Amino acid sequence: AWIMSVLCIMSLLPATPAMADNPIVQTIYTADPAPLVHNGRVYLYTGHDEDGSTYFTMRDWRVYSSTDMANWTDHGSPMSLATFAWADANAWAGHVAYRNGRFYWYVPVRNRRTGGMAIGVAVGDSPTGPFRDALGRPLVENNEIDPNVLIDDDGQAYLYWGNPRLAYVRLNNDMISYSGGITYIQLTGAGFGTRNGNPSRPTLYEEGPWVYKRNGLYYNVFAAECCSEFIAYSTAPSATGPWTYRGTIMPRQGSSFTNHAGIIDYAGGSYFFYHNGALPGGGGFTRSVAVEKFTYNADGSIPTINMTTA
Ligand code: FUB
Repeated sequence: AWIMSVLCIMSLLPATPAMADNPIVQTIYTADPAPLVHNGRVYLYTGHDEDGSTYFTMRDWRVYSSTDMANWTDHGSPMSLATFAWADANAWAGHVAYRNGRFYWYVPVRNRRTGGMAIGVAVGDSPTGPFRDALGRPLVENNEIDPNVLIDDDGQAYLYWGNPRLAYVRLNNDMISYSGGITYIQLTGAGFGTRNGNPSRPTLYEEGPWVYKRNGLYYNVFAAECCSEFIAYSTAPSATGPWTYRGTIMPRQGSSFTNHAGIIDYAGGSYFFYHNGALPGGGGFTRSVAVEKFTYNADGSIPTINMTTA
């Protein structure tokens, strides 16, 4: 109860241009940030690392929102493994997209039938839920994780995902089905950087794609190498490539061996969300979501961004 009191008091405080302390959430462990700007408000969707986790013990997702990037309202957990009757573990990194008056939350979970990871999609009428399983089955199977959606200017929506492969499909207008087959993006050194010493993974691409369009340029921000991971990015003239590797955004820092990025523009600023192990007891399986404000370089490239806390 005291946590909610603190949050209520926080939300009553006058807006301030100062950034909130990082990590954003200091009462539980959170991971895999996925921010969404909707109707003048930032919604932050996260995973939830359970206390004392020694692997990725994750059973639900969380939602927070802010209008000033400093004070965050806790909307609780509108979605969990129980939302997907066919899932039995691993509430991993998701992404929420808005279309046609609805919110579509794409998440990787373990399929109880196959034991492998699969991507499901839930739908809600509000950014804070409730959310219900849209299909009653996976949208994408075959051990795939880390979904991310881009809705292009022509209305075509793309669902990207993958570790170790990077793939996409063209979503239909209903956002819960797709047309055509799965395209596996060719991972080349020119496109995604060169990884040394791992013949099975020749490029830096590891997982967690965050694809978006800004000023006519398509960005693919991803977790690179493992382990530990750093955040790197590629750019392209279209949603389907060809991609050109552009370098590191956030170097390896902190005590989490994974990192996972989400980027938005909001109220005249640009914001880079990530996770680390900065809370007491934090580490690779007890992570925390944080955010840094940054400015794009004049040519559209992204500067090096450091974590607030190692
Ligand atoms: O949180 C579980 C997994 O760790 C995510 O799916 C990856 O992106 C990495 O952050």
